[in-house]
Amino acid sequence: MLSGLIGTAGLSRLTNTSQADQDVQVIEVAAKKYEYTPSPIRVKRGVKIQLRITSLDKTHGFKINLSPDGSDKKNDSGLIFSSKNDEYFKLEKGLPTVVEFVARTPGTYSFHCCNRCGIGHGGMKGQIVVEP
Ligand SMILES: [Cu+2]
Repeated sequence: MLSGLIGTAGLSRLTNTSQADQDVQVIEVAAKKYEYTPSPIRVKRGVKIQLRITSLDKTHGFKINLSPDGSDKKNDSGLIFSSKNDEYFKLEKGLPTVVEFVARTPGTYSFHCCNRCGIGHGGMKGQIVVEP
């Protein structure tokens, strides 16, 4: 079902990525009013993760906490992004957005929509669970 979300551009980029780096785990994520699917997203610690998030209905956003829920070390990022300032993303409808990081510290990382999208916007949330 999710494969239907990928346009032609997405397919070519997916091919390039798998040739360049076999160790990337690609996870397709769908966003729509007012949920992300799947959620929670379970990954293993130390694996490079590439989320490919596609909005199905309108512009949404993706903003993830860099430290796990309940952590008192707010300055110690448990998610290491491939480029700077990558914790905020705008998700245009139908256009896959790539979010790439290495999960360094086990725990539950909450994310939410950061682009006001309607009455249920405040409840549009999800979680990434990094397992040890
Ligand atoms: Cu939204």
